Amino acid sequence: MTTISKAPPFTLYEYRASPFCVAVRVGLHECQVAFTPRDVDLTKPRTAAFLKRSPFGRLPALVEHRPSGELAVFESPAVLLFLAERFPQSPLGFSDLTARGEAYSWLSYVATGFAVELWTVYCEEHVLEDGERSPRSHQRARGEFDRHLDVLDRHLARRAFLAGDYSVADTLATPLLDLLDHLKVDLAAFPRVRSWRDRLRERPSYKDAWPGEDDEE
Ligand SMILES: N[C@@H](CCC(=O)N[C@@H](CS)C(=O)NCC(=O)O)C(=O)O
Repeated sequence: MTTISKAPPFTLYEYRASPFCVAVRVGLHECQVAFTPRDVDLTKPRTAAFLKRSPFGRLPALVEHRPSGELAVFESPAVLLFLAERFPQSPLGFSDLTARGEAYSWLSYVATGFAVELWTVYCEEHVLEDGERSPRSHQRARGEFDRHLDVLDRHLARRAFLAGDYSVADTLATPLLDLLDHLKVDLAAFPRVRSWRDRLRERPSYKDAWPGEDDEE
């Protein structure tokens, strides 16, 4: 019998280390979907073909190859929502309208609140050069980010995941929480955030998102 090997129906255009790309890889593994990863060199101009898939030239972009043509989805929250709708039986799928509403809210918060505050602090501590940093802006961002962690810590006292059950919001948060390891944040002060991060790290999708990489680096 001849086995015909078919290319996976999805291609993920990515910059491997980007948390937004990691989140999509975690999401694809949650859905147990085979995909072809395609690294895009951020130092080179984007091709016209890529810009058709991701008009601002950013990563990630997920392409589904269909008999009728390809469908490209860009922006990590949109990609995760697409996967949730495309694979409703997966852990990303929504059980009912309540679950959907809560997951939408928390996904939006992670994308536009948590990620933004975290990135501001990260830039002050790791990206900006001497002379570009502002102690005032750093202090403001740290204060605001600590407030977010405090609200999250109290929220997570009553649920295991942001929207109750595991959802796309947790998928997007997973790689962002990894960035906390590089910030001067004492997670002992936010024990439920720490347990939530541990729960996310225990999911097989977390390890599967980094194929070929050892636990200890
Ligand atoms: N909001 C976007 C952010 C994506 C993003 O900023 N991607 C970065 C990699 S971390 C990128 O493509 N940078 C290259 C560029 O902006 O040209 C998402 O969630 O997908």
